Amino acid sequence: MKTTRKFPKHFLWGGATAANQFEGAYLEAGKGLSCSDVLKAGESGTLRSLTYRRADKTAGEAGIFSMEQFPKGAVPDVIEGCYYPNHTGSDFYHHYKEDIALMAEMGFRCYRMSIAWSRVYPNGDDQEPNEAGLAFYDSVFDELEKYGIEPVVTLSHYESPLNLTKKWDSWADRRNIDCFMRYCKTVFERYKGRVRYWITFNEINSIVHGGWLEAGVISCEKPILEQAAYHQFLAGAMAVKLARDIDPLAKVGCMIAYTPAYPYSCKPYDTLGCLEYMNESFFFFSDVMARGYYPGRKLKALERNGITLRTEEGDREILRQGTVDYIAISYYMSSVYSSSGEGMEATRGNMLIGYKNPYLPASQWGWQIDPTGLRVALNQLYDRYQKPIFIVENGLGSVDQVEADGTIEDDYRISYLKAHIEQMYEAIATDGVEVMGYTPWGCIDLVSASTGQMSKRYGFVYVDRDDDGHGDFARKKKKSFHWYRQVIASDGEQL
Ligand code: BGP
Repeated sequence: MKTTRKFPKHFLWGGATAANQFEGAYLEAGKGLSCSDVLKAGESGTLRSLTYRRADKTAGEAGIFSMEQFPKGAVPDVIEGCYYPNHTGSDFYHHYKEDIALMAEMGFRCYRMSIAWSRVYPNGDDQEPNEAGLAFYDSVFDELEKYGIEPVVTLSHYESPLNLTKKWDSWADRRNIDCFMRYCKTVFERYKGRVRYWITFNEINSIVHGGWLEAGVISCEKPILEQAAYHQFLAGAMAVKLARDIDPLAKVGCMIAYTPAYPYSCKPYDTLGCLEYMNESFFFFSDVMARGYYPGRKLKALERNGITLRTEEGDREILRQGTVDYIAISYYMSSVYSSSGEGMEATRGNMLIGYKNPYLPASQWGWQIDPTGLRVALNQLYDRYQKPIFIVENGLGSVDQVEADGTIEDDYRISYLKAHIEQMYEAIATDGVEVMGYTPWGCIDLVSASTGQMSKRYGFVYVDRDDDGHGDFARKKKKSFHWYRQVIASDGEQL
């Protein structure tokens, strides 16, 4: 039977990357260091560590989720002899014309990227922006405009300026908000009319696991992380308002990593615990940004845990006035919640404290593959907020094999994406969820955020670079490149 699957007319098909993992050129044209520039490469199963220098000049490293290993008085720093994959990324900085031409060939209608704050304000607290940094993004937007590709720009994607960490532990301190707002004002004014879609903080809820990537904070302690998240909420709300004041046509979204959990059994405590887990890890964050206030259950939890947030008069108003236009999510997998955890195997993955689901296969990195979970996610979020949802990350991290004839047959990636697009379509067509667009993660291969590996590839385009920094960054189209082009050209009809 002939399918009549058709996505909404202005559906934003595209792909996504982030400056810290993709641009490289980490010190070029005046760029300063960011929190991602001190991260070493890890391995599958080992999370990354950040390097530091103690007062006596000796070097050391701490796991990003084990900050208790970080010695008092030490300073995060680049250490000679260590390999830092984000320094070179996929060298988009020097390949942007070629890369955008490839995106255009696939028919992208939008490209989700991020601006590196430290390229625009190298120290984070400079009074004047770095013109060369701004000019780079002008060139990127020129190139996108040439092909009619709409930029979707994240303001902060794991790249807060390192100097702000050294000065006052970055987002743990309220002074960070002023610096961030100066940066926002600069980019909103400069790119007015060129960028319509903005996203505030990437995966803001990843702070529940630690403060480094999300907030440049050297801590995994709850009170500090709660305070840092509070500052980001305020900054995000102020950014929403400022963007609208500067450009009434701008649309600003928040972004959360969304990994829905299923209760393991029908024991009431599995359901209740699962709900609490979902509230704490996901809905608390989207509630504040979409509704404009801290939910009552969160205030109770803070009180129970003896955490008093440092607030100022007028803060409530700021949160209320800065609710977002849309909810952006990353969706890779689902998880299972069990109240006892007895005899269950923990699983790895994006934003996860969960257990293995016996009904689901997993990726080579142990992330459980669950296309139906995407439909569940879209329904849950839309029912809750009735705001449009933008899927700005989804995809399969996998090792790719380049055949002797140069081809890359990534059928596994095609079947992962196909199954997720089918479920996204069901959510739109059957359930009535408003989905704005779909930008698969790492559309051109880039450095993995969690492990720093290059071999964990997501792209439609292969980048010649390995985990040890060998390779000349040459680009090669994979089989999925041709497949995705046809998906977009047929508006989702031919999957
Ligand atoms: C999200 C991040 C991205 C990204 C992606 C895939 O958490 O927003 O930056 O990298 O996950 O994760 P990974 O790179 O760890 O495979």
